Amino acid sequence: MSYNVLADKDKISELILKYNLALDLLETQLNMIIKEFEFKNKYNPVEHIKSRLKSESSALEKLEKKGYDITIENLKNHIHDMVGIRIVCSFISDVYDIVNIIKNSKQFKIKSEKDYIENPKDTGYISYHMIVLVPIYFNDNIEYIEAEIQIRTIAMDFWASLDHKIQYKFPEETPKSVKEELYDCSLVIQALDRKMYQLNENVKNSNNL
Ligand code: 0O2
Repeated sequence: MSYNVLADKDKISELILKYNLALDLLETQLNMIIKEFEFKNKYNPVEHIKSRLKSESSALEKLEKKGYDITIENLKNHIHDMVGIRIVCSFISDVYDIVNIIKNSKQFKIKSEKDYIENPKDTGYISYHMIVLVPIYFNDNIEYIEAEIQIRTIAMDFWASLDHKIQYKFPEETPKSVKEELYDCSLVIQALDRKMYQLNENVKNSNNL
């Protein structure tokens, strides 16, 4: 499926341009606040950052799955993660440090948040999600573009990416036994993250860092 199904080609090109502008701006702003954090704390909580514009097929499939007609208005109103940034951190405490610096920064308007670390999804998915509004200047106007920031540890990222790969192999419904195994793997990941966090805290305390 592609954007060719949408009637107004100019409008879709304009919208994609706006998403690209928002993605560039958000990436720059996030890098700035992370660098500032690193400078102040002499510590970088981030392992890596990944950004992407949602693919055409994925956006239109998501719209269909949600039960909406394929229109530009529905794309704008119901797909909140066209612009997506994933911040992968070392320890769970780093995830919340990043959440707090985003919340405390005047640069970001936060529309909503979901803490799937405190409340994992039934699938076993763990991560912290924020939808922010990115102000872009276009035709001399300020327009707010939604973007999703996913913040997670390397362990959570490992689970999510392999879960995605394994579930992708089942175009229809993933068998129950596979889902249960993936859920069990998530419990292992959660325990490992807690253990690594505790180990790091113990080392910091013993070194008085
Ligand atoms: P992709 O290809 O990763 O972008 P919303 O997006 O808020 O309208 P929803 O479903 O309420 O819809 O959002 P949710 O669950 O808060 O976040 C959706 C995104 O989280 C997904 O985007 C995935 O990136 C990730 N996610 C959620 N659940 C799972 C899961 O069980 N396994 C994995 N691997 N990732 C998950 P997309 O658009 O589905 O996919």
